[in-house]
Amino acid sequence: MPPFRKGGGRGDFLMKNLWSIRMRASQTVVTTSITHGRSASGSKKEIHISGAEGLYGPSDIQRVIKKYTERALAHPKGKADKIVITVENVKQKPKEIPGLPIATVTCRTPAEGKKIVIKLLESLGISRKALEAALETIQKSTMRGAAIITAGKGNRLEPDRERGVRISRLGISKQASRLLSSGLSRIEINTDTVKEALILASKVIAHGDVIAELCVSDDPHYTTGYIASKKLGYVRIPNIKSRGSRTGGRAFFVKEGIMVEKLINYLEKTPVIITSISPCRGTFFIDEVVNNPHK
Ligand code: WAQ
Ligand code: MG
Repeated sequence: MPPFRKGGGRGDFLMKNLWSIRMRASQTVVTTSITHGRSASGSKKEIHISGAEGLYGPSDIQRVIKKYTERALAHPKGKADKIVITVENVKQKPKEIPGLPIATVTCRTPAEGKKIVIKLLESLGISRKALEAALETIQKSTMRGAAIITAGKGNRLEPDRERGVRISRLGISKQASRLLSSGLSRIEINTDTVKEALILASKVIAHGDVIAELCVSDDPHYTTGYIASKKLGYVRIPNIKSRGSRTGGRAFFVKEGIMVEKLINYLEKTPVIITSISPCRGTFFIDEVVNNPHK
């Protein structure tokens, strides 16, 4: 395959013939409630097990469907009984963006993690009220998407608060993916989880209305979370939650007074591809990160 050149001959086929592949896996649970101590009534509820999405070239479709199906069937959150995979050709030309720079902060316990989250968000100008609103939704851990929260007043903006906003139509060019993998390998974190999270955060933060993102995985075994922002890049926080905890979720902190429909349309619909990579750095103390902004 010819190498991709930015602004050049559009050598990367990803730019010409893009497919959006999305997966969501769920489990139906029957909740029984006893009414007046006698009759039991059952109601069905779908709980979110796993989801994945990306932009790919036509020759990747079969491999990605296999990968997503395997992920849905072997998820630590539980046994899926419904898997929906959507494969859709994207006509619009993707927007090209750079990946965020990556760093990790030292953090040994969830208590320390909370202090780090407070410190990082404070340095980004996000209010305590907004942080509390984010922690509340992450604590509940019932959404399959993300909450949109205003950075000052802490208002929730997304129309469907049960589901949240699901970021879609995002990907990485082959060349940028190779560079990212080698950068991540040097710091021994070259995994699909890190790569996918970095791609998602880079798309979210590339929008002018978004100041920062807070993410905690809902996978009980994955205890590293992150805060992403234009100012500080993608900052990984190990031990943000305790092992075995099913707590997880995402919150986007946005400026006050934005047009939320426009932002949601960008997050869900606009195809965005990472075509260049920023530095992958090692581990730092929180103060070193806060005192060395990129801009
Ligand atoms: N759009 C919006 N929200 C999403 C999306 C999406 N495409 N995917 C996941 N979420 C939300 C949803 O509420 C999940 O419950 C929550 O985020 C966590 O998703 O550097 O694995 O897929 O070591 O469990 C981050 C750290 C890993 C990576 C994140 O998230 C690193 C992770 P998960
Ligand atoms: Mg998960």
